[in-house]
Amino acid sequence: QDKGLDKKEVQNVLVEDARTGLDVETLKKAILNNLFYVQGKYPEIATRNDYYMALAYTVRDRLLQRWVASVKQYLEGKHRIVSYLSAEYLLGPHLGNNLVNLGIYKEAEQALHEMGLNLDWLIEKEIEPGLGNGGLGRLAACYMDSLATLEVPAIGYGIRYQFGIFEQDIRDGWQVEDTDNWLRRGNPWEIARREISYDIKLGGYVQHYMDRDGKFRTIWTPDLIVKGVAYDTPIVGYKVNTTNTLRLWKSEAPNSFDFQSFNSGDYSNAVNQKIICENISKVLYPNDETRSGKVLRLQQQYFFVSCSLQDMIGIHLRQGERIEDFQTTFAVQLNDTHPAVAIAEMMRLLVDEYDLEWVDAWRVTTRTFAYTNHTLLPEALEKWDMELFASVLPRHLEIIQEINRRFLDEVTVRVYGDQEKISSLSIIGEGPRRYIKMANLACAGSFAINGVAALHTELLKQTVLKDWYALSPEKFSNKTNGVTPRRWMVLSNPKLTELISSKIGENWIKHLDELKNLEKFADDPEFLQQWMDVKLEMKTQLAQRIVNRTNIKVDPESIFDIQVKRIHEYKRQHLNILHVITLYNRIKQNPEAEIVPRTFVFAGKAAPGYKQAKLIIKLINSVGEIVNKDPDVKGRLKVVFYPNYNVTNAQKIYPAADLSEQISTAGKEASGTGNMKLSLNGALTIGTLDGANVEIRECVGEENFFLFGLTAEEVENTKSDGYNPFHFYENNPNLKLALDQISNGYFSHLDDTIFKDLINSLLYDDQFMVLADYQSYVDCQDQVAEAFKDKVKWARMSILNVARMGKFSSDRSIREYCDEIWKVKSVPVTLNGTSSK
Ligand code: 8GP
Repeated sequence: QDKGLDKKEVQNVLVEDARTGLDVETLKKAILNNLFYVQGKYPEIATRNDYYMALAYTVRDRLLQRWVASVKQYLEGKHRIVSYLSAEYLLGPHLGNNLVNLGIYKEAEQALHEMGLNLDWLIEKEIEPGLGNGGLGRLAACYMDSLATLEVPAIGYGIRYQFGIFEQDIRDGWQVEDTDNWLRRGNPWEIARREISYDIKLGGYVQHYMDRDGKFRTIWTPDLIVKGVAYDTPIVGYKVNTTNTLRLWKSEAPNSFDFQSFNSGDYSNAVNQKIICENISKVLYPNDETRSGKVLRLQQQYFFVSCSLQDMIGIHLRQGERIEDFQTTFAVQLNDTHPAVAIAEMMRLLVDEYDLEWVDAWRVTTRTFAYTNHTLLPEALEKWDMELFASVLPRHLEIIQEINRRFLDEVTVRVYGDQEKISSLSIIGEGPRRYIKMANLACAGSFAINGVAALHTELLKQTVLKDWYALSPEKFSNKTNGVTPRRWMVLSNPKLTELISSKIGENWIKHLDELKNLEKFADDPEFLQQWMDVKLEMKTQLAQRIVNRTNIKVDPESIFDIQVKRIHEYKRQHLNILHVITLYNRIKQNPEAEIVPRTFVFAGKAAPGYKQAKLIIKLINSVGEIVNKDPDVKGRLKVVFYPNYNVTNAQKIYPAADLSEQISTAGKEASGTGNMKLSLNGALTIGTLDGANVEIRECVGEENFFLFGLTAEEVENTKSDGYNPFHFYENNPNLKLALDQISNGYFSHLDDTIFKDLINSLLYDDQFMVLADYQSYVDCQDQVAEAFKDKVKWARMSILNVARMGKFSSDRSIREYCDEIWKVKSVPVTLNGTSSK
């Protein structure tokens, strides 16, 4: 046909232009170009940050090209789009991850090298956006990566907090919080979309009237209007063109704002109003699995939900669709109950603003939303005092009451008037003060409800959501969590990635199941040696970081025994420290005792208001202070508290772990995802039958998993039989000794008051069964030590462990959500005629 035109060449010209080309030469030019035209610097005077920015913009240019192509393609066809609503996204640094996903990590490294620069040095310059507390926020980030990688059209909606999760410092063994000013050097990864903004009403009152046509109308007159402005971050999939949007809302004062006060000279009032508006997206609440019940928190939730829904409706209508068909354009996932007010807001928009009849609006709403629960802890279930709620969202209270009235009407017949069931299902709780139960609102307004691990989903059905399950069993399903192998292997553990790929190719990065092909190398002596070499190298690197950060010298040959996660009583960092004390006492009682050397690494933040958790941090550091310097120990035990646990630090810690501590009280950890990341990086797990541990053990084989402790059922039975922790204290001499030492000040310069609350809670209450599980844990740890003596056998277990972790990719989780809940398909994005790199 067109003989004169060499299509291939035309494509190459397009792809390889200076702004988008991926080869080393083009990258070099682009970096200098951005240094010059974006940073306004030349090499001789450029700072490290200037180079970081120049590289970041170079990468961003390449993302934008794919982003534009994705948006265009989504809008041209009719595709259902996933909308993930989450108050938290714990993204971690962008630069390295984007290089991995674009497939140009090596090229960028080479380009910088040829310019006399070092990529690691620039990567370390990035301040991570810590817009989440822990598990739930990190899961949202992994899911955004998988959605893009699976080429599924998706938007993540959330809040652009000006201050993310606080930075943790340790002073005199105590946690000290500092604000996280993550935007202080600018953020090259986001684009402010000033033109995309919505007005959000807050407070005020509601009036109803009948218009001339005899239709009931509602007017909500707020006492505050804030503006939400969109800030977009591109999320590129791994070696595909698909680049989805993470749209975070920043709150501002509306343009027209308080001109009157300003003109009349009331400058300070005008400024005050501006501050009030900006406060809404100012700071992330630093609570993990506890609710705060504060007005500002409700305002944050409503603010981002309303912006997001208005945005989605706009997208839907601009496609020429009818409002009644909203659910054909969007499937909206509620990441826990934080965005559950979306159900009431959707009803308000449809009924008050788009004039739909109530039943039609309810049909749209209940075909749009799906709800994921992330915790069974009662203190985490969100409840809003009704008066407080009314003061912020008066119209929404009316709507919720109407939803509840109609819902209970229907339910009463179905449960045949059973009052207990009716009050458990009611969205409104009665009592001295009435309150709104957000989980019930989420259940009533969603077509699907899921837990995040098999055990968790079962417990949901049996306990907190029991009556909901009886009412609508078809809504329930399990979606076991997963983690992205791109960030948590390829980026954070390049050595192990390379070793694995040298044996089984690179397919596993997108199809994690293929790791199973590693099994056949588990007895190959050369491979075993390489496996051990990589682990030792990672441990040596971490040892260096530890000494830099804490001044504690640790031995890379020792067992790296690692517990990194939020500090919480149910996660039982104090059980771990009781084991440390027990080993220490063995040495003190017999300095020649055989002890396999161990390095205990702890990291994690405690909610600033959570006293017991902060005390646990102090205890870890106090024990460390004594153990680390006692000459009898001869360096065989080291206790490290690595400060400021975040994504950046996690990436350095996971690859170095030998042993992964997953020791929560059975029935309390919904799933866990750190358990998956550590295991994928070759650590063996010591754990209870809790959360996803159950499934991990099933996959890796019980012979490769160190199991201990009560089961969830035993925990409940022990409690109902009248659990007496003091009995364990009295009858277990080693446990008694350890607890006595903590109380009488052995680890705290003879101060016998510091740890009193902690000890009392263990002796007389012990909700989390620390004392009941102590002996079983210590015995299990003895098996760990014994197993570690045979390094080759341990390495073999580690290989088998990794080979069998394929299930725990977030790609698998997202595929299940897509097929079973959202009913969405992938839409490959083409770029100049090609559909991937
Ligand atoms: C966490 C669960 O504790 C954890 O087991 C699970 O793996 C993770 O969610 C992801 O599903 N829950 C939370 O992070 C949580 O409830 N946080 C809210 C208070 C913010």
